[in-house]
Amino acid sequence: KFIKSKDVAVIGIPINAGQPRQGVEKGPAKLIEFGLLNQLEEMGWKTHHTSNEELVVKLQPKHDPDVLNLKQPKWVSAVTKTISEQVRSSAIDGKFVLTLGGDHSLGLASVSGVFAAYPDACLIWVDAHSDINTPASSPSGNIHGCPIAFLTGIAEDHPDFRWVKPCLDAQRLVYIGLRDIDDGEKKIIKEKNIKAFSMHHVDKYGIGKVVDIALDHVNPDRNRPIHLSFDVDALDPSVAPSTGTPVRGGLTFREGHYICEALAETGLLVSADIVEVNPDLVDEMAAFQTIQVGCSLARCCLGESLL
Ligand code: B3U
Ligand code: MN
Ligand code: MN
Repeated sequence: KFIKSKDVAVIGIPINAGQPRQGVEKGPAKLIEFGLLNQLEEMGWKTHHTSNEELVVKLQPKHDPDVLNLKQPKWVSAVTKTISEQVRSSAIDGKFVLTLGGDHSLGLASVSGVFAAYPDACLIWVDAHSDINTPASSPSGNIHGCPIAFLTGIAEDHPDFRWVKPCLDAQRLVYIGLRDIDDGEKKIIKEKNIKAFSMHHVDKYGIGKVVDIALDHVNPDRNRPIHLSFDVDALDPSVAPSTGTPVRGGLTFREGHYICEALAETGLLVSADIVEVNPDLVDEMAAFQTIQVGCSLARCCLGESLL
């Protein structure tokens, strides 16, 4: 057991600079406004909340041109570097760390911080996308498509991201929910022999088996701390419509929740990200539905449905 008391650091990372759509920076505040902290308190957790709203605004540089194909690198770098320290110190404190996004470039902050505290951790990345583009392979230049390339050390040298330690061994990473992967990313996943469960595998084996096999791969002795990074676009757009890059054919409501429940059940989950909730997309009903799902995934990570 790595989490000894029911203390959870809820860290908002209201960043949109890793992708082009406005609104995703409002995700964390909306999840809180919906009552996430009260819900966790009702489950017996003591919550320690940091919104980081002023910090993210303050860290925006006046001039942030593309560098080596990546867009807004200085802002993304400053925010994720600063907040990775918050994540690290909360994790070292023995708190569960729940980060709320914000776009998935924040994986640079959460994974760097968690792995600094727990070098033996493993990472379960639930996403429609594999977010493993290098600066050179990225077709968009959007940094939310690149965090895994920096964290595994396979990205080309980039002046703004030299602070990111290659803390993640490719064999300690597993994907679930993939269905929109760039050709360059496919090549990297094959070359590095990264375990990946696409939606095809979820259909073929069922989510129960997929999570079991995923854990057998990254955590065979069930003794490593686990970080879950959950991009809500892994869910089907009918379940989580308000997200920047929805892709049809995603996880059902139950499949998404099952992943969180099964990881909570291991007793090894030390931290989780809920990212890419964009309340400004589609319409108000869609935003409400997506925020509600985000909160319920977070509660399941903290053990809500365990008996
Ligand atoms: N792989 C593409 C698209 C993408 C990645 N992550 C999201 N979209 N959400 C890219 O831009 O790297
Ligand atoms: Mn993602
Ligand atoms: Mn995604």
